[in-house]
Amino acid sequence: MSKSKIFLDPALDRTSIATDETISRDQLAAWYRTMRLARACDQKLAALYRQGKIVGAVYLAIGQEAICTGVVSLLERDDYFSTVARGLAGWFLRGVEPKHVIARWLGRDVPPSHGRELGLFLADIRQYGIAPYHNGSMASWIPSGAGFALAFKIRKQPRVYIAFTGDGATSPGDFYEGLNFAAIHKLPLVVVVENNCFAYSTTIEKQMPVENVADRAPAFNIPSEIAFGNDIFEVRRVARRAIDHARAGNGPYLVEFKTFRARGHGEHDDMGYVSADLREFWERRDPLRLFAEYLSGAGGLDEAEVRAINNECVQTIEDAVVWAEAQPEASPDSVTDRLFAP
Ligand SMILES: Cc1ncc(C[n+]2csc(CCOP(=O)(O)OP(=O)(O)O)c2C)c(N)n1
Ligand SMILES: [Mg+2]
Repeated sequence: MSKSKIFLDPALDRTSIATDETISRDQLAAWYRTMRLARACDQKLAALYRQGKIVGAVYLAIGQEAICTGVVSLLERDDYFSTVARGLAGWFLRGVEPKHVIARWLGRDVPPSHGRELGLFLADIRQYGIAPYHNGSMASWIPSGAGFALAFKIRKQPRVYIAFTGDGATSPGDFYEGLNFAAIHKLPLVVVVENNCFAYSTTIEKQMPVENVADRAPAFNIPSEIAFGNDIFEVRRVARRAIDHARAGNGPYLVEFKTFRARGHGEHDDMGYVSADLREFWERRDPLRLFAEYLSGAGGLDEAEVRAINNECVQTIEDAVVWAEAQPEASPDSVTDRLFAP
């Protein structure tokens, strides 16, 4: 892979964003608030990690907020999706409370998992329509997503399942088995690949014989697209095609969004293997920066309004931390609770 590819294909590259969609000022502000809230939450989690307050490791979504926000903004309430913490903004858009997200990283006994799950994973189908990630084994969410999609099809429900996944998770066998099954049975499964340039410290050319994840789609005879994932409007444009296709009964669709993981794999990873040039290139294309610049231009919000949203999000997160720290730690006595249906 050439240097320009890991930076960004010039055909996808841009440093300002725009849309032809008619979107109200309030709606734009709401999406921006969601993305900003995720950023504020992650920045606080990084600080809590350095203070030794996080139980175990912590994984952030900084730089990838536009993808899940754009995709989840298109879903119906009874569509399901699954994502790890890289989809934090998607959790917020579905109503997950920041105080619960933070409390989970602190190992507190609070819903939905009562300290029984790493903060990396979050699932609560009934309340949020967020499906379990199945387990931590990479790509296991593709066959389990196909299973959900199969249930929708058998029940003749016009629902879709979105499996968010990393680039690295398109290499294990589960990815192929899941997508093959979904393609054969024309299941309403949309695979959203967040290609953030790295799988831990491994670059694309070291783990794949093709240049793009989307180049794998012909093996399943399904459509695919490649798009710039830091532009929330482009994410919506492209994801809408994929969702409409799947919902109409035409089978799976793969969308690859090029983005950048602006922090290490987890906060224990100092990204020593990432060049300063690459970081700088993507900093200029930060999804929140692009969105904020749009808002205070064509978006119709003034800079003071954008700043007010930023401040409000930081305060929400500060309040969430105060609440979370006051919650009880998960007790070893309840370790087997809630594991099995009564
Ligand atoms: C089958 C399997 N192999 C290895 C791991 C360890 N592991 C966890 S995350 C990860 C890298 C994931 O990279 P990617 O899919 O690109 O997601 P990203 O972290 O970049 O969002 C690895 C190797 C695992 N969880 N499962
Ligand atoms: Mg990756």
